[in-house]
Amino acid sequence: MMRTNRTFTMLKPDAVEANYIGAILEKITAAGFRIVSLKMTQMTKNDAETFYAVHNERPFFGELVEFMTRGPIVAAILEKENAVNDFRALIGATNPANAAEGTLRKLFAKSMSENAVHGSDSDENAAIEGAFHFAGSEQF
Ligand code: 3AN
Repeated sequence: MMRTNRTFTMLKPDAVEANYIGAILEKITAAGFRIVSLKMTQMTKNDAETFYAVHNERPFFGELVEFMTRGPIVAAILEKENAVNDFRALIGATNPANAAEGTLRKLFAKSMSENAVHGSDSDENAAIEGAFHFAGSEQF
């Protein structure tokens, strides 16, 4: 049984560069998510290629890997009832131009490719992505 109460997020290099870590974490916790795991780290090219392997046929794959490795990210596992869907709603559409008012991407993202925040798209991927960044002993 896949747990439905956890998701995985990354505050992407653009958000860290813009000094939005505190503001975004405040929105996340205010929306009722509990922080299970948290760290600042920089992904290697190999990390990013592995993490985004599902996108490796997409035309923007090279750009995505380049962007995600250009500076540090903040990775986190978050807990809340219906976490995956509720967090996707909180971050908003992939393209910030289409993101609803009040969503994290509307507030903090610059563009389709530099869109500030990642959120897992399924319970299965939330578990895979969380385990990619955090050992069991780092999940609280
Ligand atoms: P989401 O992050 O909303 O789930 P995905 O999974 O389709 O969107 O895309 C993963 C990441 O790839 C996005 N967060 C974004 O950084 C990048 N991306 C998606 N579509 C494009 C695009 N058309 N051009 C450039 N980068 C893109």
